Amino acid sequence: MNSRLILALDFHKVEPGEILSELEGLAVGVKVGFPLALEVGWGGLRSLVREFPDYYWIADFKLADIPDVTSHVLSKFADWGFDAAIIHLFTGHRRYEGIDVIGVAGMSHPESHIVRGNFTKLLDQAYLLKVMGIVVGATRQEMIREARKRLPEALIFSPGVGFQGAKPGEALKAGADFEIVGRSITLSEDPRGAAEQVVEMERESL
Ligand code: NUP
Repeated sequence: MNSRLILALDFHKVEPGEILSELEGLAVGVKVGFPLALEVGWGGLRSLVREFPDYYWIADFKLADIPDVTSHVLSKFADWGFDAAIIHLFTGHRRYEGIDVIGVAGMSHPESHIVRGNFTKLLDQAYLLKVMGIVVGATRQEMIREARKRLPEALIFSPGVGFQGAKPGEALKAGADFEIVGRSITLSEDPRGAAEQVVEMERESL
């Protein structure tokens, strides 16, 4: 599809189903977490995943439990049609079946100094646990460059574009594979127009 945009569908003005129809062909994936789950329920999430199977679906509940619980949750998400799930790397969780696992290595918000202070350790952990991808905030481009160097094989997913301050394309330029963008698209009256602008800026940056 030649797009590096993953939509974070948390808060929205237009109905989720409508946004997902409008963004087909523009966003490659959709990331959902507690805000949408609390709004539409687990059943509602499953229906959306089923209704829009062409997106790469990421369950972002930043799992951080004991291995038996995390494995159970991951396999449920896989059954529901999710392609990937985000976990915390500090748990050391290493059992994944049927789903891509993305570990949190760096976060986008300024208060995340404990995560930031352990960035190198978390990258080593991501390497050891052989996760498919890592999250590194788009607001921290030097961290993306470092992650790209240390983990050439992992896919880097970068949130923090738009509302949190990074410009579309900046994280890609620093070495990220995908940018996760939420409110600057989902709170727009014209989500498709907003997404088109993001994709255009991303393409120009590469
Ligand atoms: O470090 C992170 N920062 C972040 O914003 C890790 C995340 N998973 N996210 C998620 O990305 C956050 O939960 C939200 O769903 C999305 C960013 O949304 P927005 O700031 O573009 O609205």
